[in-house]
Amino acid sequence: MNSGKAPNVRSVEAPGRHTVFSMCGMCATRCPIEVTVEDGRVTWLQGNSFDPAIGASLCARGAGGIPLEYDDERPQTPLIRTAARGAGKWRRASWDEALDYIAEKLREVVEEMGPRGIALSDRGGAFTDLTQAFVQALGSPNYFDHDASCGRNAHNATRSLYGVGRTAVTFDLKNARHVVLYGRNIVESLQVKESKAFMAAMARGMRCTYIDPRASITACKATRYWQTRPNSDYALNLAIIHEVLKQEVYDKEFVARFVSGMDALREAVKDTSPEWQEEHTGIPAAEIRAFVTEIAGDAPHVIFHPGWMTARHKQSFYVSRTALILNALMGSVEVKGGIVLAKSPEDVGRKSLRKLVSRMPKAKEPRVDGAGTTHPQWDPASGILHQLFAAMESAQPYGVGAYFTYRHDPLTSMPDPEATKRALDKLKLLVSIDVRYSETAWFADVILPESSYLERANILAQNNGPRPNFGMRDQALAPRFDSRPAWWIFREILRRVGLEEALDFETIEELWDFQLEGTGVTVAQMREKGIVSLAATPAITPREQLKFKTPSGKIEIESEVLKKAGLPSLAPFQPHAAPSGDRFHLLFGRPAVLTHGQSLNNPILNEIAPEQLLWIHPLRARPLGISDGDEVEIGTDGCFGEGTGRRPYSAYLRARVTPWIHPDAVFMLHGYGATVPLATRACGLGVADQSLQQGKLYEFDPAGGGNAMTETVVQVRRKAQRGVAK
Ligand SMILES: Nc1nc2c(c(=O)[nH]1)N[C@H]1C(S)=C(S)[C@@H](COP(=O)(O)OP(=O)(O)OC[C@H]3O[C@@H](n4cnc5c(=O)[nH]c(N)nc54)[C@H](O)[C@@H]3O)O[C@H]1N2
Ligand SMILES: Nc1nc2c(c(=O)[nH]1)N[C@H]1C(S)=C(S)[C@@H](COP(=O)(O)OP(=O)(O)OC[C@H]3O[C@@H](n4cnc5c(=O)[nH]c(N)nc54)[C@H](O)[C@@H]3O)O[C@H]1N2
Ligand code: SF4
Ligand SMILES: [Mo]
Repeated sequence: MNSGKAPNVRSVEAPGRHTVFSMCGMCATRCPIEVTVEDGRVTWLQGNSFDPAIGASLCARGAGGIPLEYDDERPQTPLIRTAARGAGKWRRASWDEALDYIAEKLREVVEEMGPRGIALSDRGGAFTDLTQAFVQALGSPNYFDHDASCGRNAHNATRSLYGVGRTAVTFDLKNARHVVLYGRNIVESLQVKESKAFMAAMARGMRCTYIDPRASITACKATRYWQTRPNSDYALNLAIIHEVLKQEVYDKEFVARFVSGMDALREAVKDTSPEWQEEHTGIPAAEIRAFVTEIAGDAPHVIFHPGWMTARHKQSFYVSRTALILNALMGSVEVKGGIVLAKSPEDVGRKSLRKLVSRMPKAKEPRVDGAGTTHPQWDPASGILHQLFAAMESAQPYGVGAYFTYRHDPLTSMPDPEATKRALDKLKLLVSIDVRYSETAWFADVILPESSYLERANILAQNNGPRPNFGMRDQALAPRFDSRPAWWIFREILRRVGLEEALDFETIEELWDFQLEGTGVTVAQMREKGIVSLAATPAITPREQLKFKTPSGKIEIESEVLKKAGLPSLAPFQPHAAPSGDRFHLLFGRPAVLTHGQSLNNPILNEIAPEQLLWIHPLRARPLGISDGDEVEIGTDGCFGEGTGRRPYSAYLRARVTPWIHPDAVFMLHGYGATVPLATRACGLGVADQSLQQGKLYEFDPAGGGNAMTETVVQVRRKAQRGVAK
């Protein structure tokens, strides 16, 4: 089948200098930007100054968009694998050839397994209407996002209490008096607007309590830092709630009106006193009492941040849940300086974008991961990704034979890539749609190069929030290589399997017109500033109209959905034994200048990326003979010989001996240890934390669904001296 001309080779190469309003693509925050183009080349990137919250600011990664654009180390044509998966042998293919190949394989999978045997995962967020529509048009229920290894525990916890997802909870830092952050490293693991708001609030005197076994840069900015034991925040929260109830400093009026299940709460915390938590968290009881007095004085302008990554263990759902309960107790929900629930265009008297998914019926089959059915506590909108891999391996509850990863690199972002590969290797078809050679692309059957974010347009984004808006990513440059935008790629695949109606738009403008119909906003208006705000000021629902989207309309401390799933609404805290000797909990995080595993090959970001060091406490380093700067070996539990039945894996990096990491844990940066030889700057640089997280692909928080990555135990030893036997 002939796919015709690429849609994005158009007259963007106008001579002279002009500005295009668009959206950053260097991380999934997708900040609004202004792109300066001179004679067809991008010469400057900055934040969209029509958006006062961002102003002209970009982060270092955002500025890295220019070197990404002019980097040749990215896929330049479609590629089809010619040898074993992962062997790195490819042939160049035309778009027609690659798309026909995919269509043929899809037909085979549908014949054998039905349409439900096709799955896709992507990077969640503002553009998922397109990918969801693609999966739905194919007749499959199996759309997934990346979130099982990101914020899913916080997401499902938010749904169970407030009846909305985690992104519907926003934080009014501008007016807050006190923010409490559980490992939410807001100035390094950053979003430009939020970091700016945080720094401005700190400068005007906001208090910040930062809780993390490791002192991140946010800890350095905070007014209080608690170095807790890893995975112990739930105990801390149970004790804080105990004290809040005991001191009777909660907002009785708010609770009486808007909260159900207080008896269950009292029961759950009756014995969790500040003294009780001491042995679990290491924080003195007196400090908890002082904190409660202080926070009660700051209420209701306080924010207990329910976390994003928070900690990733089997009770992290309850960490988020209790943080959200604390907001309810402080009466800080839907108030200035507290939590503000996101508003849809309808909430402010406007209309939402029309959805592509509304163009076709939903698949009737149940999801393969059981989200919303056998696991009613998991949001069925995007499921729990590791259970897709479990199904690939076991063909239970049914088989999956074709898998698209779009703007998603599960071999970097899911724990234990060897286990993930075992599942992927069962597939008949694995397609990666990316702008660079990711680990997953390298293992795929077909790589389809998407045009970079500066070379393409996306579907319009609807950003619900205190001030909902529509946002546009517009094309600024002609593509440098034989690449295509996602909407075109998905349309062409559907055309080839005879399902074109779902996405039958000839141009992106036609698609945008469909989305904008009835909203009163035009494409020309969108192009003028890149964003169109739908409300003049942030909307806070007046108390008399406030109603939560839960079955009871209240914040539900006791949740029927959890009960149905056989899970307690508030489980007893489960302590972890402290690892000793050469064993440690492995913690991880990200630096301000890299996005996950995708930035290390960027020519400029690679230059400024910090060296990946292993943080280790002096009290634990000394008996192991490890000094600051020493090279150390870090390996999976049992890899030094005692054998735990796991495949031994170890790697080397230098130690940073510092008291700013809890003695029970070691810490390292994520995003290193890439293996694709064509990404020459990143390949072989540092160690992949996901490879150390062996056995964690299928170990997860049963309530939230997120992978239990911070329960990983590793072993550490000083690297043997040359010539000295280990
Ligand atoms: N061990 C460990 N695992 C983790 C984490 C950790 O810290 N440690 N962090 C977790 C978190 S918070 C998250 S969100 C996930 C992130 O996991 P992912 O979403 O998989 O990671 P990203 O690097 O954001 O992006 C995935 C892919 O999108 C590609 N991409 C970038 N821009 C474009 C584009 O314009 N078009 C297309 N088609 N592709 C593009 C990138 O090149 C990359 O290969 O990982 C999680 N997993
Ligand atoms: N520069 C940059 N910014 C980013 C991203 C990026 O890749 N680069 N990614 C974005 C994405 S997708 C996300 S999800 C966010 C993630 O943002 P955050 O949720 O802030 O996540 P991390 O960077 O993983 O920071 C994790 C911190 O949690 C701590 N921690 C580990 N275990 C525990 C524990 O048991 N309790 C507590 N309280 N803390 C613990 C770690 O020591 C570490 O300092 O960042 C976003 N912003
Ligand atoms: S936070 Fe930085 S990298 Fe992410 S979208 Fe904004 S400017 Fe781009
Ligand atoms: Mo994330």
